[in-house]
Amino acid sequence: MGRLVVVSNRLADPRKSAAGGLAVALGDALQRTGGLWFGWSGTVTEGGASGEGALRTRQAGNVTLATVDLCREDHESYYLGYANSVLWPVFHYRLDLADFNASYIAGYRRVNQMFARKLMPLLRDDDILWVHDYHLIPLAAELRALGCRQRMGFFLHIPVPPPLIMAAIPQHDWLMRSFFAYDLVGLQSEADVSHFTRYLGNEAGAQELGAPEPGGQRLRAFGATVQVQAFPIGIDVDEFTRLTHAAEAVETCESMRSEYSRRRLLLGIDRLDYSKGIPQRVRAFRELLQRYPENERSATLVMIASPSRDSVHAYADLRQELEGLCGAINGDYGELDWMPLRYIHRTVARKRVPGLCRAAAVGLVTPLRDGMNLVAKEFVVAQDPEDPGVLVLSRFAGAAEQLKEALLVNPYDTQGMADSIQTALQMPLAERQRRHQKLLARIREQDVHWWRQAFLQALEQAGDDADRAHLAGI
Ligand code: ADQ
Repeated sequence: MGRLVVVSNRLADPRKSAAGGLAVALGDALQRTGGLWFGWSGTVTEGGASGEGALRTRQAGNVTLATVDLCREDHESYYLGYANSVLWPVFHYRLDLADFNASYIAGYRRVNQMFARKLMPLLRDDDILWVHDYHLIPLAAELRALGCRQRMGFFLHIPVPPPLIMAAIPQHDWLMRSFFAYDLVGLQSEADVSHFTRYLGNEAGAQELGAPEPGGQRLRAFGATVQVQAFPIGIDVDEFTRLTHAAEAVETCESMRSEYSRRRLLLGIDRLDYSKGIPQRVRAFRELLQRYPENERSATLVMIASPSRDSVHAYADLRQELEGLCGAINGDYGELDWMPLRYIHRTVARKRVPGLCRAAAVGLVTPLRDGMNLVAKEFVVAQDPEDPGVLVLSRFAGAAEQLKEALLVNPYDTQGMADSIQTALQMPLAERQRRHQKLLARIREQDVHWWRQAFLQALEQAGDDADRAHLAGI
């Protein structure tokens, strides 16, 4: 295999494990062959020309990190605008939150074109490119237009919506056509593959050329062929297990257990995002206290929501709604010696996350829609197998396709979710152990290294040069 080139909106130093599982896994792959990681530097410059940004490269071991700055206008239209106010809400089925401001698309295209221009001279003939996520869907088409013939794969970390929701995006045809400049498109779940395939069948008359692998499909449309396949992303189980037994996590677990020794701890850890179903979770918890009063003075929900995309309107509204709901539940149910809910708007240190998970009797992962949701997998890995906590998981998280032994819930159904939380709180030890064992085995089998290898292997086998030669016209 040639050199690996990873392109993602943001990048991390692959040598720093604080970067988290995904960065480490990609860093591993890059270090193996020596490679290049390209993306936005995270810097927004004032007064620069739109569609232009300074390119900087630095070396991290045998990996070159190449980053480009964005000017304020590009950041607003590409990142805050098209990526996070159009694609993110629509792909999470939230047409009500989408802002189809006509100026955003120009910024999205401009930045993808600029990335292609800056990246092109850094490429070698036998490189393999792996592009990540919704910020960069048209990158391959822009690179092909500049003459790039290298093998290119794309992985979408967020869900694909059903065809009619996708069709609400004014540029849906152009956007979906852009996927055909890749040789391989990886999605999180089989539901996503089915939505993708159905859209192309309905809207572009795509021909299905057969499945190269279970859960995959080769599609022909727009004069090109693309392979689409589900690669459910995993976590680095060994690394997370090590973190679970390291001093910081053990100390966190012990201090939580002693603080809540007379209580049952329920835990939610998320980015503060409307896709994560956080208000719905609070409503279900309130319903639990109402329907099952034996939980009063006992069940305590700790929710840690890290700040995210503060400058997008929908996020500020969510924060306000959540603060109202949390205040009301504590006001209505709290006692001098017990507050039912602790909500913290902060990122906790990664080293403490497994300790929090291990101390909890119930993990609440209840997104309205999620590509995968790695917190669900982290919660399971952090548990004590002798006395594991129970995972309550939304059926709308991509992870639900793999984690069938969790208690699957519909986050829109407040009563049903309250009943499931009660079931979790009362689940006998033997059943908790049985479910945990099965969940852990599946998470271990399809960990982040499996994911990376499966994707790269499929990419090496996908497409051929003859087909790729057509792509410049897309
Ligand atoms: P996210 O929506 O950001 O990513 P998710 O899968 O929920 O991701 O993982 C978030 C990560 O951040 C986890 O490792 C978690 O431990 C950590 N984290 C979350 N809140 C935290 C907090 N308050 N403090 C500390 N750490 C916190 C997107 C998609 C997902 C998909 C991932 C990976 O939306 O569906 O699973 O990419 O593909």
